[in-house]
Amino acid sequence: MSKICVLGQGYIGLPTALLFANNGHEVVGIDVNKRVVDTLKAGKMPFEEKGFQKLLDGAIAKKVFRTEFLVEEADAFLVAVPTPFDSEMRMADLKYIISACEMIVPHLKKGNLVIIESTIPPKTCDKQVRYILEKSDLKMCEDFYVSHCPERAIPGNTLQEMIYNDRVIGGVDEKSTQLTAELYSSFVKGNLHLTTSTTAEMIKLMENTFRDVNIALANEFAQIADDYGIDVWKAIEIANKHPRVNILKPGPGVGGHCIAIDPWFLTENTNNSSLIMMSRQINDSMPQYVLKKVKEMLAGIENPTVTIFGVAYKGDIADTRATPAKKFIKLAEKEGFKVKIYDPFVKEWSYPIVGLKEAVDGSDCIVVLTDHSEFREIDPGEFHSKMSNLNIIDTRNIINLSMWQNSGFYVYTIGKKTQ
Ligand code: SAJ
Repeated sequence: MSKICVLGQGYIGLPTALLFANNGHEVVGIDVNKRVVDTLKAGKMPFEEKGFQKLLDGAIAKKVFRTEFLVEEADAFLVAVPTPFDSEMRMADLKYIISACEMIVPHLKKGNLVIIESTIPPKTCDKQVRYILEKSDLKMCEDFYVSHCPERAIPGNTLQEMIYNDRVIGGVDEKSTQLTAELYSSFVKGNLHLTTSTTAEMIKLMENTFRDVNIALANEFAQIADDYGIDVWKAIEIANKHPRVNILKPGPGVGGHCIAIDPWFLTENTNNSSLIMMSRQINDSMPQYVLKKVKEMLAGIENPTVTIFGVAYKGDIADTRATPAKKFIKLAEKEGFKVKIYDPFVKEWSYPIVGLKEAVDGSDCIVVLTDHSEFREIDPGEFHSKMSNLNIIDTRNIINLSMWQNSGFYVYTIGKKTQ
């Protein structure tokens, strides 16, 4: 049994801590946020995630998990704090990683292992993490060990994915890799892929950059399909029947806290990034493309009102981080459009969210920005009489086309011949 201090009790740190605690280790969860610590001390999960309340109850009952503000001596330290995007510098902001490592320094002992799970730019373990931890007067690779073990779980299915997904484990030397692999094999049932810390840092960023570049390609295909008047969605579906082709989907741009940000972490210290930068630019320009289509559709209508369907960055969640909807709304307002928003998941946001009927009242055009399942079923027959003009732009190819057309709507789906 090892004693592990897990710094950061968020969506990744807490589930990881509970999995270690339920698989033979003594775990102390550290967080600087009073609400998180108080909630956990009261035996409750600070956020909902399938299966974890049971793991928390079990770990507390067995006295193998507790929560504290301050780091204490342990065999291993695991850092799972956020790495925000510094949008001014277009690089990773390591302030939380730095302060977590600084909290570890006074407690670091010979033989300790420090694992970074947070997403970090290549060479962070080898340079910045080493530099801070060696303030303890101990030497990395001689006295203590460091590795990167990036998380891969998706919120909503964290428990399943943390146990069964393959993991990448990269140490600053072989002993670090081996110690980390031993620890994770206590609960991970997927394969453990062992490598160096810099390679592991790069793999995580490559995975998300791959998705960003692939989505940019899909977005470019959509615009080309518009030029040729063909249906890109059908074309992608058929192209993907090829056993070695897998094109992602076009949309209004890329949001969230990973896919749109990690390419910047990957390229912050290199000039060899033209394809990646171009892809970022294509995805970031999708709100402009959607607005151009809205303007074409509303030509001749004075002071139009547009209704946004969905501001979450992706379907069936309430998360609005880095959502492309924000850029679209700002551009539409600059155009002089009145904007009303309906989102069945998001209750509070920087713009007011209203009910469906209120959102479409007096509207000249609905713009579907998020692929919430509800939008597949929505029947315009229930409210079309409230609208001033019957237009809809679907950026996700999600609505039931014939139902909207039968209700008299003029429909445009990006990358699909205008109906
Ligand atoms: N999107 C498209 N077209 C697509 C797929 C996505 O436009 O074909 C858009 C989405 O609408 C969204 C954005 O891209 O705005 C990102 O969505 P996502 O589902 O690709 O990614 P995230 O940020 O929700 O979660 C990802 C996950 N990565 C993958 O699925 C490869 C998750 O497993 C990672 O753990 C997470 O990033 C992370 O933390 O890195």
